[in-house]
Amino acid sequence: MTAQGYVALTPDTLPGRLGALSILRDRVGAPETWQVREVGDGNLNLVFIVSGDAGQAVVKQALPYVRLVGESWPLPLKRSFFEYNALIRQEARDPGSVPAVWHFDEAQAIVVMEFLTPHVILRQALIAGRQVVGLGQRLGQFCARTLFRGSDLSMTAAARKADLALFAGNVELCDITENLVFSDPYFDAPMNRHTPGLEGIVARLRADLSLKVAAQHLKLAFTSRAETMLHGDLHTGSIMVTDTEAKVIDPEFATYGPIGFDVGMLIANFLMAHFSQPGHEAAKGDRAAHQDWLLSVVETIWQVFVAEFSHLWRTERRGILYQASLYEDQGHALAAEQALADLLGRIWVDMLGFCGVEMHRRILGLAHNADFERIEDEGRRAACEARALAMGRQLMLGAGAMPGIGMVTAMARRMDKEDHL
Ligand code: SR1
Ligand code: MG
Repeated sequence: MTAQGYVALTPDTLPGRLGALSILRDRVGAPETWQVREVGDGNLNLVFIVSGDAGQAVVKQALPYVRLVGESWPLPLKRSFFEYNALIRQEARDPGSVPAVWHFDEAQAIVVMEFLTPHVILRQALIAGRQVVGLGQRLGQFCARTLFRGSDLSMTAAARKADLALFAGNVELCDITENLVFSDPYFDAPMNRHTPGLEGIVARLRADLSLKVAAQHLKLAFTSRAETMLHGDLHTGSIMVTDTEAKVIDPEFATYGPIGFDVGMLIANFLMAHFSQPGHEAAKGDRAAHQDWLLSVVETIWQVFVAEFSHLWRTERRGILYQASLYEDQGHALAAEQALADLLGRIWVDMLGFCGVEMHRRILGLAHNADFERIEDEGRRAACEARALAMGRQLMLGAGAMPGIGMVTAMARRMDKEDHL
């Protein structure tokens, strides 16, 4: 037990400890009927599914350390507070995009949520070769709505500054991102690991001085450009899907940062899913059609993000930035369109850079993706990962010269046929 009385839940203790919560009694049933399973497979937390005679719920509890590593890496419980605060803001900014939050206990670092069923983690679906109708559309909308509505383009100055201060407290989770994403991949950091066979390309990347500079420019953007409330960890393991629906989960890394960050991370994970497919073909058959679909999702995410962000710009731009009083009200609507185009151009370049670092860190750092990890044959896995590493470098160094998302997907198609080992 900590000084504040925190105690980690177990399947055996959960009914006794949470059985008095009226929301759980209403939604799940009498505690005597509850069955509890711990199903957390992420890097940080406990996740319980509670089933009773009236329904089901998810109980997520932060541990005081990094689950992936163990008690040697302490991590504050307050990440649960940031997750809760991010979830309620995401629900307000893009209704229906996240699971309904039913209860929050700050001292115990517990969030009680709607159990999404028959949803599965998107990453597992992509590895299995499953497709989700409307996925790119939904994710592009989620990014545009949450990123626009969490910024000075939309919020009142007072509310936005209060949120900037609130999420500035998420120091330790930002520290994870700052080290694991932007620095560790580019030197032989203690927790790094990579697939045997990648040594040559890893050495070349770590000797690439322009790449190291680009990574630190991106880190500077992440640490200093507090443009909007980010999800902060928007990968395909943070999305749950059915064949026709997607919900975003796990925003405990939420912080204020550059608008392009979430979109870049998300697209990186679809590109990695694309590059991993040849590794799954031996066991699961031809994946060419699945690869085409994955790249179509990449294109749709970006196109819908641009369309929805532009729509919000034209209809909801009520914050302190680029005020209508300065443009439309002066008869200068065209200048507002020019400002929008300029801003989207900057977000595009940022997005590509963040996409590149995410592709590097998931192959070279501590936290890897199951898309590649599930490829049993190490030689095959290394060949897939090498292509993703090479593409990550191109995105980080060539972002300024990339004219559009079609060029990104064309590059992914071409590199998938090349040998980068
Ligand atoms: C030590 S935490 C490693 C990674 O897991 C989380 O999901 C984040 O992606 C983080 O970078
Ligand atoms: Mg997570």
